[in-house]
Amino acid sequence: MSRQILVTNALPYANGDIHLGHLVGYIQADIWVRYQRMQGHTVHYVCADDTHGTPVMLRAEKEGITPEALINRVHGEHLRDFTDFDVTFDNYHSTHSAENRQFAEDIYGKLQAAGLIETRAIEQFYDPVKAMFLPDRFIKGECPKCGALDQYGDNCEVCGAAYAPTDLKNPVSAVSGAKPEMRSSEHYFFKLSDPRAVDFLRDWTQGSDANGARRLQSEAANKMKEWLGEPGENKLSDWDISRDAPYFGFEIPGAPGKYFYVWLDAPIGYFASFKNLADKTGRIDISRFIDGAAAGKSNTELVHFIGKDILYFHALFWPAMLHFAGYRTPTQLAVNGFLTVDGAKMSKSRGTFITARSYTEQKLNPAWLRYYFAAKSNGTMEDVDLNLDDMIAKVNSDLVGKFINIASRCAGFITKRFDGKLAAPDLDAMAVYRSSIEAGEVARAFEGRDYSRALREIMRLADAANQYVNDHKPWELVKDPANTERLHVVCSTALNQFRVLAGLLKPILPTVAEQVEAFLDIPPLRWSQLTDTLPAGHAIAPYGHMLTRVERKQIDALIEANKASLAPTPAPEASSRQRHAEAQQKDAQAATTADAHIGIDDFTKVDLRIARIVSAEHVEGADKLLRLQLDIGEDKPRQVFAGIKSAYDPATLVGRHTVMVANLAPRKMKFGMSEGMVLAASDDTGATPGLFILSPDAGATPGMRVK
Ligand code: B3M
Ligand code: ZN
Repeated sequence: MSRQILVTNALPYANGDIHLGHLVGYIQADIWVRYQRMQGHTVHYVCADDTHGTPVMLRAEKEGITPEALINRVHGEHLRDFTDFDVTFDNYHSTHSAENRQFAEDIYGKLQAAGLIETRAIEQFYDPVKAMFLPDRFIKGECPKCGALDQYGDNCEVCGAAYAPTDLKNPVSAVSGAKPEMRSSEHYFFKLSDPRAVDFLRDWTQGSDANGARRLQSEAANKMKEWLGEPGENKLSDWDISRDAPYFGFEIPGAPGKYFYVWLDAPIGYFASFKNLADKTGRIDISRFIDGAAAGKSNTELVHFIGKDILYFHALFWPAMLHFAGYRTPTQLAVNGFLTVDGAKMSKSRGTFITARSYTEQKLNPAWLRYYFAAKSNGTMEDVDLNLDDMIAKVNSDLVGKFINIASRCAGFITKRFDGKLAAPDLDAMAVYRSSIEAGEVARAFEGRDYSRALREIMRLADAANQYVNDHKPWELVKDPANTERLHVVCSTALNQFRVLAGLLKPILPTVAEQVEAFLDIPPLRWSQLTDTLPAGHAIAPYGHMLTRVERKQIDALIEANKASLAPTPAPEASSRQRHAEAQQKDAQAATTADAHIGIDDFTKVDLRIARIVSAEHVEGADKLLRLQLDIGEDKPRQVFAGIKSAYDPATLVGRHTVMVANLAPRKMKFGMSEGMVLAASDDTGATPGLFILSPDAGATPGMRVK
């Protein structure tokens, strides 16, 4: 039966660039959408910019433009970036739109009618110079716990403590530098603590959609259990949905000077974009997708792809808003983890905070990233690690070495010897393909967003094709005219296998698949045709190269480019951090503190050793690195590149003892292999500049374990 699915991606905030961390979730969604369409299902795939709130307002002010001008510009940039990575929405709209205002007012009005909106006065920091209330992240001061200077109003980046902005010592406004005062103001709340809401959410978060699939992945469902507490317990607090003027957003009907908090109207933007699409095409009945009663009858689906940092908003606030306003609730939340690069958090100074823009400007092929992200996506909330060397190896060996190679080895014979026409393939050799597709392994893996599993099966099939070519050796068959017919069949069979592989890979690599379709001169591949073969006499086009290998130097250039583009103004990062922290704070409110701690097992995974610095020297062409040889009691010293050049004269290091991580995966750097890492302290806030490597007390010898 043909499904009808409305698919959304989280709406990127209209302040700051799309980076590879964003792209994980967008690529995962786009793959799923393309797969569903290949199966013949109807999918509407929409997104929009999330435009409201203080960060956009202040950024526009800083740039001397209106918020509208800022969000228009960013809209263009975001859409271009998605398009470059083949993330192809049917519509890319904005939360600052007439449709969104209309839906927001409607939902709010219905929640009010249901008795779920309440007002009460709250005390908040106010900036008397800017004449505005300050969001937590726009207040700075000294950490109440460790005293670190210049910390934001919600948590300390030095000691990690979480607190309320009112706990900060000597608070100042990050906007004007003024000393904030406490002022009281009336706020609007969505009564999430209402027993109706709690009961509904307890049920909804653990439940399944009409087809029996769970709405939340098991990790997400478990998180919700923690957040909601045991039956009878009520851990949810009411949600503050208003902000005072000045604020860039929608004024609340009947409440002059009060605006909807950005997170109230952000998810509503999904529906706004969908309505805008429907109005443009005139062919979609949106009520069947979004109206509570109509959707119940029509079996349509609503699937949201989001990152795990915004789970709280999508699994609690959003379904509750929808349910009590008479709208349909989501069928499924597809939650992805964060992106790490080479095992670490993305970092601007290391150049691993990689923007989508820089990637295409450096002329890297988006297909490489789509392939690698797919290979690392397993449908869970686990973080995805972009290991740069592994990406190079995977793309080159799987995509180029196994997949493209099949066509490049066989196409020439067909073109030169057989006038571009295929023979009927060897059906015995096609049987492994046929039975794999009939067994449905790849299809099930795509459906469950376990693209990594899908690719394992696809690569098994690619191996079979290469084995077939190796066994039959067309390059030898061609030498003897008696083998002409055999040569024809072998090459035709391999190209038929190539066709099926291209079909299986098409959700992940749409552009490559299109090139294959042009080369084979076939209409767009659909899933149901993958058990077919091309008929004898079918003519193909001459083979042209489709995909090149990745070179390490291209990756190095990308990293360099992202170091160079280090933004001089902290604005975009600060605001995304703010929003991230807001979500985390919500998280922390209800969750236990377990997540902030690691178990001893996690710690003992890190093999820390006493190291003696045997030699230290400058590295030609590197402004930050020293090359160290470290003795940790092994046969020969380890080479480690350490970013400590700014702080140490190499001569002073030789002979010293320090501490190194000995089991860090070796990393190939521009200047050679780095086989570990030296530990050094630094003050991220910059208050105390410098880098300080560690020293053990006298008596510790090379190779001793630190634990
Ligand atoms: N704009 C993500 C963020 O800014 C947020 C997602 C909205 S989805 C409705 O952190
Ligand atoms: Zn602190």
